[in-house]
Amino acid sequence: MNLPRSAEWSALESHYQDTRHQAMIDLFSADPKRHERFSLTFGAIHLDYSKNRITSRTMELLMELLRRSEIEMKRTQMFAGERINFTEQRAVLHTALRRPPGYSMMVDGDDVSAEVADVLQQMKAFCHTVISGEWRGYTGQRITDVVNIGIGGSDLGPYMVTEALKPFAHGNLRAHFVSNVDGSHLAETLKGLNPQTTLFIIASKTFTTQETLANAMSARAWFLDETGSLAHVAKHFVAVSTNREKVEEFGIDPANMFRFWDWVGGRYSLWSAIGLSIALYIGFDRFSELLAGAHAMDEHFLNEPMEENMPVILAMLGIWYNNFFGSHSQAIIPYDQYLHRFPAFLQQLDMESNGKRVDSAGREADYATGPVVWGEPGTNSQHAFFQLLHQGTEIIPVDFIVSLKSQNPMGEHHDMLLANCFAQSEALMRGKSKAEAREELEAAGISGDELTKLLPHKLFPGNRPTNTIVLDELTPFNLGSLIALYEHKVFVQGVVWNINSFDQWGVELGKQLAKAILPEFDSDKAVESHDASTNALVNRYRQFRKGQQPPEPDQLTLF
Ligand code: G6Q
Repeated sequence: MNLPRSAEWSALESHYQDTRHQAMIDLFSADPKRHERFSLTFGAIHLDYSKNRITSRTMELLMELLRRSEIEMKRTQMFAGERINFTEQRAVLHTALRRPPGYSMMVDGDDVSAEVADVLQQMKAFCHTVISGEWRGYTGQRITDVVNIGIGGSDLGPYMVTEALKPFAHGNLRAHFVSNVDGSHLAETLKGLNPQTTLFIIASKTFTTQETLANAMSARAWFLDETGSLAHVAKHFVAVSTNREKVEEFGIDPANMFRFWDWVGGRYSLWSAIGLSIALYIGFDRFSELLAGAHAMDEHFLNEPMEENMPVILAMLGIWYNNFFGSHSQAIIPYDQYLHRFPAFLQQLDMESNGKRVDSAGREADYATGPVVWGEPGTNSQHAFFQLLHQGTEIIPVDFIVSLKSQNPMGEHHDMLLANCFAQSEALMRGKSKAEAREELEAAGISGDELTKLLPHKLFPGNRPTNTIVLDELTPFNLGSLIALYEHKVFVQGVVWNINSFDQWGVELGKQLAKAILPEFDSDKAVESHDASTNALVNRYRQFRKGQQPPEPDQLTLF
């Protein structure tokens, strides 16, 4: 299908032209049932999508476009383990990792459910021995700190979840995450740690990732510095990987390796053994609740009609703004400090999955695909970039995420947090009219020329769309559902845009070029193999490494 040529797309374009000046505030006045019509509750998650620039007709037309994309068939294919990641010839079965026992999970005609169960069992036993203190370090002390060394999908998910579920930690272990190849990340983390009581998890699907291996080698060197014996490595280093050979080569006992499979994509891997740091931090039972919450959302996504399907609704609203309003940015604002890494996690999930410009037939897409996803927790973000959301030239749809129950009730804090969250979606929708702004200025004693000059700056255009996702409480189960909600949203959008949401070739070129540059820093002669800018940057650092001063500005050729 070529989307923009379809009748369904054209119908949406005309509908956009017909409705683009409609004000949400008028739609609310005209329809007392608007909130009921455009909201949905699934378990402990309530989605209010009534503050969107939609009518029932908009949703009908969006669902028609979705049907045209053969979503139902594609969804079945994903859950059935077909190789829908067609550029890598891989199945996409992260949903299998969270299915309760008793389901069969077929990959290439093999039922992998027993393997999945085995690894979960291995994780459970390991968590028990470490948390209980049965597992001892090389001097007989119990483990107090776990350091996950991984990057991208092997870091963002586990880090986000351990931060989000801090209130559910059993308290026997601290969790740390080292991802950046910048030595400062590892150095700062190791500063407070004792090698006798530290356990490193080397989390890498491929076990060939440059940054992770560099951090793992340096962590091992730090450990050996203290202990002086390779024999002790086994008690302090475990691995999560699909690559047994490389794990052994690194010196980790294969008995301390937790495996997973190529049908689990990096950014979808927190449900696999990549979640070991989570399971150690909150305990295996809580980790199982996280999986159960995600499974519940899988079932919802699989079984509910499209019109009442939460991931589908979020996906199609995103398409409405991205492809018809030309809003190519999506803000994620959790009003929950525990979710402070959630926007960063979603950034990878969404942008690495749908940041593609070629469709499944290899044609360049002539429509927008994945938006820029970004955000920070509220209320902090109100004092930072909300100015642009309210009065900037771009319309940026926002997802607010908030929990009814505070994990730390303290005076009026939670009331203030929620009041701010609800007020923001109201303000973005209502805006402030000229008459309202004038009245306010006059009430403040401003009139005449001064009022005329100030007035335009005081207006809020409003009519800016938001979703509000309200959780009863941020529990492991509900967090699992929330993550799966966004995973499926991203999947649905990828289906409509007819792209492969499960590869990431776009990260390769930079890696290749970095490999070429690295040895050039040792070159005796000036490097000339790149463009003038890259040569100059490489040579500037080369000179610095040789102990020479970087060139003075007058030594540079200025154009
Ligand atoms: C995610 C990507 C990527 C990956 C990292 C780490 O979908 O594939 O972020 O997770 O590059 O890869 P390894 O786990 O193989 O080290």
